[in-house]
Amino acid sequence: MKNILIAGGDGFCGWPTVLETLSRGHKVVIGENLTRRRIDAELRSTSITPIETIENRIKIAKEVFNNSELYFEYLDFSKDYDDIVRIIKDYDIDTIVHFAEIKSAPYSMMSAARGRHTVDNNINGTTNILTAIVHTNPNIHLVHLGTMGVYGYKDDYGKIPEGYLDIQVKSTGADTQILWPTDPGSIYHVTKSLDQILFQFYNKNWGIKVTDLHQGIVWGTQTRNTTKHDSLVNRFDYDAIWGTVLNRFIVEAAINYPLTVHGTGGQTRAFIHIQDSADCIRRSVENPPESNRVRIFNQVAETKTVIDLAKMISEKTGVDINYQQNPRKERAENSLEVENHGLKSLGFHPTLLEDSLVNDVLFIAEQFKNNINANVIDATPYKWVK
Ligand code: USQ
Repeated sequence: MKNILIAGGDGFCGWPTVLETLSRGHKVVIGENLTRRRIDAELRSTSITPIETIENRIKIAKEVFNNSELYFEYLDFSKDYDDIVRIIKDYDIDTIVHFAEIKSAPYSMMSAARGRHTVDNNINGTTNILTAIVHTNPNIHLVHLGTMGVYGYKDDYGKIPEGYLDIQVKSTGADTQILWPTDPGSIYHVTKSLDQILFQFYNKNWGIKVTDLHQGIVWGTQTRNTTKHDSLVNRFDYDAIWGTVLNRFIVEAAINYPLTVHGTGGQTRAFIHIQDSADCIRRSVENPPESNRVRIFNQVAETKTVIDLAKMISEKTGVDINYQQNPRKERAENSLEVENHGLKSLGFHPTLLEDSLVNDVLFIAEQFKNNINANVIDATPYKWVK
């Protein structure tokens, strides 16, 4: 049994991970400042599923999983360093799962204030967690939710390996491996790239064990654990800031809103279902790295183009496709191939996008369609945020 601190355990990926680890009998401490719930109110966007308060979530989760070892600590990882140290000691933490980062590329590019907030929050949070590990228990295993976006979305160097690129140095002919030359596309993705440098340094200097999960775009909403009780339901975002592309298309289809394809839809991205995301994180927690360097896994199931997703949803539901001028600065079209051997070697069997699962999500969107606010779908958030 592990004693796990889940930083950011109230979020879209965090909450299913809390339940996944709790269901396996681990002790789980959720560390949170509930910032997403506050930003939602500020941006007038919200989950279409009616998520419970954190207090109710915890109460019901303890009952459903017959595991009383679930705790909540209110703190801001980017500011409350002493609390991180206290929590590690009080709960005898041996694993930290780090989700406590602002996770939206569009949010980070909306304004100077939100870009700076993303950097302050994400970089200070990661630094505080790493520093607290060094000064309490350097044997703690840190599992971090990173992103495929650190690679850039391109195939210039062939299939994307798991973090490290094989190279030959021109001047000496030496064969070696280097950390992938990062190529972020937003301030948010810059913070995840900077996180990587922090991990390399803390690993080199103090031997800190780190698993960095380079996750693709998550789709879906419920997992085998969030469906065990209505009060455990996961959040489901569809607005232009927090909603990920396939989930947005599914919600748009539910209200017959033409699918908001940016540009030609030729952008290829890597995808993973939310159940697989929680499953992969749990596998990483239960199998700490054996090698001395930072372990990097690509947490992805498959790659697809945006237009393929739109066509799939359009064929299923009859909704039109609206090719919009792309509000983002990104390549119009790209190809992408990704290695995902590491998590498979830990027993991960990727769930591929298939009709039955997409139907599950469509069903949820239909069920809660009265909660949908079409105004926040507009991909130009500047129009609806002051
Ligand atoms: N897109 C559309 N229409 C939409 C929304 C998005 O065509 O209505 C396009 C975007 O222009 C982009 C692609 O779909 O080309 C993906 O956009 P997204 O909003 O689904 O994903 P992204 O901004 O890349 O970020 C999401 C998560 C982030 C995570 C990342 C993984 O919010 O936390 O790190 O996916 S990855 O994209 O692999 O870097």
